[in-house]
Amino acid sequence: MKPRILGMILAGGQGSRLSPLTLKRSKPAVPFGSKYRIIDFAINNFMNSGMFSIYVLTQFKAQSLTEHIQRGWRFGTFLSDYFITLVPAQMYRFEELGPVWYRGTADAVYQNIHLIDNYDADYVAIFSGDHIYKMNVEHMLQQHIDARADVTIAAYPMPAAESARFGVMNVDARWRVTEFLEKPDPSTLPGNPETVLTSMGNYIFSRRALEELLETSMGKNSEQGYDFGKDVIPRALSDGYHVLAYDFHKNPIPGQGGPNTYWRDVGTLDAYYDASMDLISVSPEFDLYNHEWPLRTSSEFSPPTKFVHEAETRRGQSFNSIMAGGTIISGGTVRDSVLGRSVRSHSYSLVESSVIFDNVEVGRHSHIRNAIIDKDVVIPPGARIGLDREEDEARGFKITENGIVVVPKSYTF
Ligand code: ADQ
Ligand code: ADP
Repeated sequence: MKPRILGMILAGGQGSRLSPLTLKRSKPAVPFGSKYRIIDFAINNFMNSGMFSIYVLTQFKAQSLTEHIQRGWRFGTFLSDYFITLVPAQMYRFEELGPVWYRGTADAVYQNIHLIDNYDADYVAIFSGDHIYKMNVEHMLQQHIDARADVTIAAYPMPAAESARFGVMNVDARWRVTEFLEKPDPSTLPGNPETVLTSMGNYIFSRRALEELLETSMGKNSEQGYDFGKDVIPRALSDGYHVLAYDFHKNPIPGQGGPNTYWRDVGTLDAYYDASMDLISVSPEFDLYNHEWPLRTSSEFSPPTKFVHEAETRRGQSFNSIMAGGTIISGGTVRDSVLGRSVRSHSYSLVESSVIFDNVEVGRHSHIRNAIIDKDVVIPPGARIGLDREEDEARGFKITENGIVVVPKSYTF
């Protein structure tokens, strides 16, 4: 019999370093790559791995994420094992735990343990909804099953200097985890290593081990610990569970040659911008066009994108860019940019090296460079963004370390 694997996506993260893009939405709901939201990549990983039973655990500023999933990701009307269901923090165990929201990643699962029971899962894949990557989860599951592991942690090598942002592990020759440190200061790492193996925050648990570990971490009479990285994984090691690391670089993606090396946290605005610019390079590191690994997203209706080349201005054109439906480039020029749905670019305007979200109007003669413009912004005629630092600062725009100007959602000039 095929093992029953249940997918859970942790999507409650705040993503405060991405502000202002996360002022009104959680990090997994942040738009990326013209028509996607960050969470879509995690969902596609499950679906492309043949997993169609998926819970999405939400908490922080979840409205936008909720609407994205509800509107766009519906399937499985008749088959009970085919679902994507949102699970907001709802104090399901109020009588036992009192009035608490999800107190951490492991608590989000603990408070919903009945869902694992109801599904009668053999394995539970608990993945982060915060990252951009492709991952064949079936391959990781097979290793987990073959090794009879209790927990498998997806692992990615990183420069040791980054260790304070990740869980860091040591493994033996068979990739069994021997030590796990959550976000250690790089100066405390023994042996001064150059690279470390970090946790991607993606775990496969055998059901019994998961239930036991959550109970020992959060049940009655336990020392309370609510996070996978900080509490549950170290506990699994100290309690003698079989904790295995999974080498992400060995993860095979159909239709993609070479090792799987792309995994981006896009935790900062600069990282977000760089990942966006990669998409429009001639040979992007992250390929949206691999038919064997389709990247689906909300199937929102939009009319086709249209280019209106005005004879007078000789413009109405776009180079090295991607854009979603409903956009009209009417007498303006767009180059090296990522545009969302329903963007309007008017005559003589110029958009360069920028990321523009849905429903932005680019006024006549305006000029935008090195910017991220969130949804629902009307850029007035003649405005300049990203060309004069003082002007941008005077308007209160955030300017990143690399000089990218960020215009918040619904900003009015
Ligand atoms: P962090 O980067 O600190 O470390 P964390 O804030 O725990 O990640 O978020 C992990 C995932 O859980 C994210 O997808 C987030 O959206 C979600 N999340 C956070 N709080 C939640 C809550 N209360 N309810 C539901 N979902 C929630 C973790 C690990 C490290 C690992 C990094 C990899 O602890 O060991 O290296 O992820 O990025
Ligand atoms: P996104 O910008 O992520 O696409 P939407 O514009 O689709 O989000 O908004 C999603 C939901 O969040 C809507 O129901 C909307 O009412 C709510 N919302 C968005 N911005 C605000 C806000 N400034 N105040 C209150 N609710 C908001």
